[in-house]
Amino acid sequence: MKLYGYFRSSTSYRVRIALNLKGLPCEQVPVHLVRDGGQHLSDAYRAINPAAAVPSLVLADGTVLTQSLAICEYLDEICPQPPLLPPDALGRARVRAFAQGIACDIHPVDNLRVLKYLGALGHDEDARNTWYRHWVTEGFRALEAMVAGHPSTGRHVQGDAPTLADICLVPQMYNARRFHVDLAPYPTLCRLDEAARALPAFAAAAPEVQPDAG
Ligand SMILES: N[C@@H](CCC(=O)N[C@@H](CS)C(=O)NCC(=O)O)C(=O)O
Repeated sequence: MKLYGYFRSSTSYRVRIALNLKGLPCEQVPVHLVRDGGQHLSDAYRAINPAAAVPSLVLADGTVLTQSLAICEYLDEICPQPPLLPPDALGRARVRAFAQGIACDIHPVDNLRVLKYLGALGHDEDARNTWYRHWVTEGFRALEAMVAGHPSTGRHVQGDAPTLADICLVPQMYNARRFHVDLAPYPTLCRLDEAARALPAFAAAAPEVQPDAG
């Protein structure tokens, strides 16, 4: 398998964590989102992923998978241990709700293309950073309320084993720190992020230890 990704991309980071949790070997193919005007925008990369976004996972037979959550669920289906989703329907609904709180409510409005378009409309870097922090803050407020004091919250978002929820949380927290979001109002998210990052599968997926970091 080949993972087309970028060290700082939170969606690539999600898939790296899932691959590591499953112990699946994968060649990494860096796609620099800034260099050369954005390598993901090239015709060559669009031929792999017409959405011009990372990650893309290319299987041994050449099949291309896109969308980080779909890729994570595919990996979970072909390699069920350790599971990325809990065994019960309510647990799965809670984990998916948490993951989508990041993947659907925060990430799309803070994506690089959105920030670039705000720039094209005349908003300076300060305004773009304010936008970024606003949507993270809105999303994190809801997620903190979801996990703080909830009986299903354990060492990780759902119990004591990492799930798709933690796979989404850690990269989003990384990005929030990059953009200097004040994380003090989210003590449970901070605790869960720290617990997940202590696991070898998460540590090995961190942006700073990727071959294309820099
Ligand atoms: N929903 C997609 C989003 C993929 C995506 O947009 N990735 C970002 C990096 S985190 C990207 O490639 N952005 C390029 C751009 O916005 O131009 C997923 O989860 O895979």
